[in-house]
Amino acid sequence: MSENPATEIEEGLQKLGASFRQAFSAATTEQALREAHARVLGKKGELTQLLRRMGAVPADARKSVGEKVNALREQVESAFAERLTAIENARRQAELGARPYDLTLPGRSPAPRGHLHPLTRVKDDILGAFRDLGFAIASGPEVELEANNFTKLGFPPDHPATDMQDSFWVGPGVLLRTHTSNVQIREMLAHKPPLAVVSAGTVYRRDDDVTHSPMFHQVEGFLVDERVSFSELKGVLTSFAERLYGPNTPVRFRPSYFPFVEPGAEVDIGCVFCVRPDGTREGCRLCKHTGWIEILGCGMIHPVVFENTGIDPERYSGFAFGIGIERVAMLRYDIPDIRLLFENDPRFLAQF
Ligand code: FA5
Repeated sequence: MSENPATEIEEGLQKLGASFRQAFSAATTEQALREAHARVLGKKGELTQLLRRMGAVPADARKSVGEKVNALREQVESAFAERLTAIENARRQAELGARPYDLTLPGRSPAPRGHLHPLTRVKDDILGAFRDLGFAIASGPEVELEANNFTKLGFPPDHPATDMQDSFWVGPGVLLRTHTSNVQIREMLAHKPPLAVVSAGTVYRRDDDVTHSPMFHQVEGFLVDERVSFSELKGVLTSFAERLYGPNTPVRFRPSYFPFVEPGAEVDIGCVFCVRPDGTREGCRLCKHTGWIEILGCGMIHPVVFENTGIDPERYSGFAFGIGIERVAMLRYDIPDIRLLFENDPRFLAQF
């Protein structure tokens, strides 16, 4: 090294100018880069050392040497910033590439999605069939007056259904409704004919075996207008049966008794389980080898019901029907025990 401090510094600057870029590019981590930077501009850095010697430079050379020092310092700082950005980008790229999961995959739901209970599906299907025929949907209370559940429907006071064995009494004259026919009374009291209404809901009886539950569900429907006849009842229920069980499902009406209809009937459909491709039925366990399965009760609304609800029985006539929802679900899904529908065992429900 020369004796002249200005020359000495300039030589040092030249050497440093050639070496610092190489040192920066060799650094592959932020820490290594900062260390390389410190070796140039830190307290004991090479450029810092050179700067310390500026005092020894003769005044006439100080300006030009100072400019060279500053120029190199700027180069060092900008090269440092550039390299730091490059290292950070490389680190991010590596991190993204190394992720053990694929961010572009669609998300997984945390738990399997549930679905509607089979009874809800059956109820919606039944209501949908009647809604499409133009029936309005109504609802009624589960805690009901004896008058609406029994008396106005024409049950005689000593009718066995009013006995403690069959009904859950809440208090004198108040009970858990035993059927959805209370909606007939409420709707007929509230609205003038013409009326075409369906209603689904929970009902309660003192029943408990494999086909009877103390809490179950019914759909009630009725239509009131001038000149309504049994053929309209047959037409509506036949269309409903075909909608629920497929076209050309045979339907038959069997005479039956309910206090609030006259004549009354029970409706059977051709067994859906043992039907052959040619439409004949061989008989099976589910239809008790008759080829027929009962699905509902129905009839022409009794004049006494009209009288009890302020509708003129001379002018109006109508029909009504009541369907057990569990019965339809058990037939559709071949469920042998009604209690399975209420235990809410996921192994059972997951099958639907
Ligand atoms: C009635 O409840 C009448 N209200 C139906 C009716 C309405 C007839 C309008 C005429 C005009 P029934 O007691 O038969 O009828 O019951 C109707 C249906 O409910 C039965 O066919 C059966 O499918 C179902 N059911 C009756 N008791 C139970 C029970 N304990 N558990 C489950 N389903 C039942």
